[in-house]
Amino acid sequence: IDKYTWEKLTSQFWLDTRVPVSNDLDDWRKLPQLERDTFAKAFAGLTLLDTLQSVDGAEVLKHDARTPQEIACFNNIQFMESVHAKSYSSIFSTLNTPEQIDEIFDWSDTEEFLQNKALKIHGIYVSEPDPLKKKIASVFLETFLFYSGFYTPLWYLGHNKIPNVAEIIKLILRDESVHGTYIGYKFQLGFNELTEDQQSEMKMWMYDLLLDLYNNEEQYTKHLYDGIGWTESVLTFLRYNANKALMNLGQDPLFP
Ligand code: MN3
Ligand code: MN3
Repeated sequence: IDKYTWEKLTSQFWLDTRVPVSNDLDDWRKLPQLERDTFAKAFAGLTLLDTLQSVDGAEVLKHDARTPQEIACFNNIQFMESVHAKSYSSIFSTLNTPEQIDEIFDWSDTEEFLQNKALKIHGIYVSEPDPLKKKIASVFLETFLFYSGFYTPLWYLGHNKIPNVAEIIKLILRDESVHGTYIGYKFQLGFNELTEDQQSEMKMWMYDLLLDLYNNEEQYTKHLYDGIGWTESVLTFLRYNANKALMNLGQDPLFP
């Protein structure tokens, strides 16, 4: 699995500089103010979460590696998280003025539900001694929590608008899909070594955390998407991805 993941990760290497985001400026300028505002906020949320993953997530997970090959995979994962964070930054600086960017980041620095999820995952990364729980937090972040933000560029992709930004998001999604599967697989290796009692305890912790994050995500989604009227479809998309996160961890889905 380490060898397969390394080959997959290195074969799908990319840099944001390959994608001409400035070609989207015409589309962007034609969007109504409410759409531009929603878009910018969704991206501010993604920036915060992907920066958390590049600065803390990949680093702490690497320390629990079982093999030198796993460390090599995490070195690639960590570098790509920096590419993701940098991509958001180039999207922002292409589409917005410095004043607008300051305003957006003031919003994301103080938005209650966005801060909640970042703090919750960060708290697990830095204070949780159990390596398996850190893997759960990482899979929930990358396979579930990102998707309230990803919804927006994917919606525009479906409507043939802002295609270069969508191209970057597709590349990020392709990476996150490998990260989620790989880290989920590493979780399952450790989980299978637990006693039955320890496994049920781990499951309880996992489903509690997921419900806690989902409740927060519901509030965040309302806050972000009620104005534009997308809340219900975003929530459906979130439940679908929450189930996928559980599948990566080898668990049964929770939502219909
Ligand atoms: Mn990432
Ligand atoms: Mn990732």
